[in-house]
Amino acid sequence: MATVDQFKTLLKHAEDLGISWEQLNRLKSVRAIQNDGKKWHQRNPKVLYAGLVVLFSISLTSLYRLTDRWGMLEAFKPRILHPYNKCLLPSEAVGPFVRPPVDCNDCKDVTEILYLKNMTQELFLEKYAHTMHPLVIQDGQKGWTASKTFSYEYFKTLYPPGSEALRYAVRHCQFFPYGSEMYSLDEFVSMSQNRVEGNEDRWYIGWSNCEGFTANELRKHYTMPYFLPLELDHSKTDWMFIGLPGRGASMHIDFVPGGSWQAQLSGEKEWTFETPPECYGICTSKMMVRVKPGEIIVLDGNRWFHKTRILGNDLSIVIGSEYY
Ligand SMILES: O=C(O)CCC(=O)C(=O)O
Ligand SMILES: [Fe+2]
Repeated sequence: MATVDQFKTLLKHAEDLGISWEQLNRLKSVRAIQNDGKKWHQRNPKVLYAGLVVLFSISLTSLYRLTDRWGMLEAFKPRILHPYNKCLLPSEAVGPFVRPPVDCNDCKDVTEILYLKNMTQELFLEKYAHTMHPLVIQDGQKGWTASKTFSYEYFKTLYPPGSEALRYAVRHCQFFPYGSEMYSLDEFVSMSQNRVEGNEDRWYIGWSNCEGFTANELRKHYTMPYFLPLELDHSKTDWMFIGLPGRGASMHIDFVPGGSWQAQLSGEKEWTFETPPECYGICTSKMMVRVKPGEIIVLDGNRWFHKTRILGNDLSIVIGSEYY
């Protein structure tokens, strides 16, 4: 069999004999030698990478559709659709796929949600702050006036339609429609009384206090919960969630720096916690708790899958934040 070099010499002779390069190039063997034996993908790496990127995007879209059908992405869609949301892949969507696995030793002894009061900062830090024990602190809102002040009308006066505060919040603060047909704080404060009362649709939304003036106004009515030591208070952002009975957040896992607390100001909310799949058979598969006005729930939403549902007849209003 001729070597590549011998074949190249033969080709040169052929050219000298007046056989054109086009004629030679029609031969498969000539083309193979010209490419130095390289396969198509070795000769066209850029085309290959571009193809892979297209394929990856198509898979991501299919995955999105599939998970959407499973009801995992209620919070995902509107955030993509809303023009002011900067984050294309919110934590709810990527969290389940990129989170570190839970050490099942951390949940194997957690069998129920603890109801506690008169908690001290020392005890909280030592025994609960970084564990997987969800707690309900029954006297968590001691000294606050938020439960008497926060209402739909209060939020409407805090962010008056057309105000700079509202414009800023709409542009810069995150908004969670939770599957409601409502995509901005602007729409929220402009609802008709009929819609507020749930006669049009059952709405449930959340937003962050990232606008400074309103954040300060809101904070006149609550403080960092008394049982949280100062060293755990790094979060600048607090979250409000408000909505009608029957609604809530679908099952998800968080992607935040630490634990979360959420103060139930009015209405009642049921929380369901589920073991992450890696701890099936080791940790309690499901725990539920009903949080009432005046209480604060503390949870590690990064390690427990969780969902919520507003119960009773009253509008649920909560404020919450993270600690780490
Ligand atoms: O309050 C809710 O409905 C959901 C809140 C939540 O998932 C969270 O704070 O991590
Ligand atoms: Fe969550």
